[in-house]
This record gives sequence, structure tokens and C-alpha cells, in this order.
Amino acid sequence: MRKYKVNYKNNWFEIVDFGATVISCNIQGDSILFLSNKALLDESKPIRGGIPIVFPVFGNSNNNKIPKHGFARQVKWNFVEKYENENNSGIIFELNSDEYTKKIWDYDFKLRYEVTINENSLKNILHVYNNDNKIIDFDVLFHTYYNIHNIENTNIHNIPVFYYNQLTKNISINTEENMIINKEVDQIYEKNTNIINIKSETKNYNISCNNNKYDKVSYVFWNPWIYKSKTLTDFDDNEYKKMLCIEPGIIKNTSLNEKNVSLLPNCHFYFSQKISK
Ligand code: TA6
Repeated sequence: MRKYKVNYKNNWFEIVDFGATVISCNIQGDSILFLSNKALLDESKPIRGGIPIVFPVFGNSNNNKIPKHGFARQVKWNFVEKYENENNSGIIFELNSDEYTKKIWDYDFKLRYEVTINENSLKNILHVYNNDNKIIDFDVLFHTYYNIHNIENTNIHNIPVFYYNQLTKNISINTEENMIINKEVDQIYEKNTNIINIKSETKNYNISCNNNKYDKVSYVFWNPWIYKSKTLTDFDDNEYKKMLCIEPGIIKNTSLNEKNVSLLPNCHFYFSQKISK
């Protein structure tokens, strides 16, 4: 795989063409994204860390033809351009439907992915173009892995009350105003206020997202904790203490009454994520 580094003053991020995955990011001297020591960077599987792109399905597809969390995170994207401006620097990749994608997901589409960095933030924006003559339904999500100094001292603010628990397959209630991670977590929240804040002794990030179609978005929170970590071959047993996934997206979840994106022929949809310090 080919790696690109994009600099803006002293800030930078690295991205590889495999999955167009951002694998590291440094803003104001702080390493924001978690990348497992055991992450495989040989194209044999999606990268365990950074910002894998989930598209066109979150989880498993109905017919199991599409790989888990979609193919976008495990195919090579085309590099388009890299630029440096006065106010930001960025890079653009594209992915077009081809013989492989059409075999497992029979649509004509184009994805354009732009990642930019400036003084205090990293922004990713994924554009989806429906080039087919039928409606395309899809999930889209950024499976962002954050570097957390110590998960036990981490607080997440602005969390809604109800969530779908992927572990018990039930709707559950969050009684705390802020979320503290002290066990395995795999939860889906639906939010219309987009800002989430993660605070710990040493970290303080604001996460927000945007799109051109829907008021509500989903946020998935994931930490594999002790037992699940041991089952992941590309993740160190103790790394759960230093990471947390916060994954904004538009995904189908019938329990929460969430629908995924439905895009008419010749139409365009975008979804963006901004991580600021
Ligand atoms: O986003 C949460 C989740 O779907 C979890 O259920 C967990 O399995 C995680 O993603 C990682 O999935 P992966 O296929 O990358 O191992």
C-alpha cells in the first residue's frame, strides 16, 4: 500500500490508499488517532486503527456477499490530488464501482473522499454519487479510533438517553449524563445535536458531523474491553485501555427506527466528520 503524509504547519496526518484509511494524525503535538501495535498494513485485512471508512453496509450484509462493514475499507482507492493552502492542507481519493464491487453490490457509484487538516482540526468528507438508474440504499460511517491516555479517566459528554446495545440486542437507557467506559461497550446512539466531547486528564476533543440530507445521525461507541480484546488477532491484549471508537454515520437500525441513506439516481450525498482540539 502507498502512504501519503499531509502537513499543515506543525500539524500532519498520514493516509494510505488501502481503504483510503487515515492511520495517524498529530494536532498541536497531540497524537489523536489510535493505531494498534498489531495492525496489519499488508492489505490482508482492514486496518485496526485510524479512520476506516464503513460503506456500503455497517455490520454484516443481508446476503453476506459484502464483507463486514463493507468493501470500502479493504480495497485500494485512486489517489487524485494533494494540496497545501494558506488555511489548510488536504488530500483527495476516489473509488468507482468496478467488476468486483458490482459482483457483490450491483450499483454504479462514485465515492470521493477528501481529508483536510488546519490549525486545530482534522476533517473528513465522503461524497457519494449515484451514477445508476435505480435508487441506492447504503450505510456510511467513519469507524474512528481515538487515542485515549487512560480509558478509566475518560468522560464522554453530550450523550442521549436511549441507545441500542449491540451486545444484548436491546434498547437500553443511559442514566448518567456523561459516559464513563468501564466495561465492553458496543452501543448505537441516535443524535440530532451533533457535538460530542471526549475529556480525560490529557485529552479534550470535540467531534461533530454533518450531511446534506438528514437531521439525525448515529454515533456508535465501541471498546472491546478485556475478553473481546483477546479474540482480536490484530489488537494487543491491553490496548483497550488506550483506545475508544466513536463512529458517526447514517446506518440502518430498525430497533432505533433509523434508516440508512436512500439516494436517487444522479443524486449526491455527503457525510463529514470534524475532530477539533
Ligand atoms: O462499530 C462497532 C463494531 O461493529 C463492533 O461490533 C466491533 O465488532 C467493531 O465494530 C470492529 O469490527 P471489525 O470488523 O473491524 O473487527
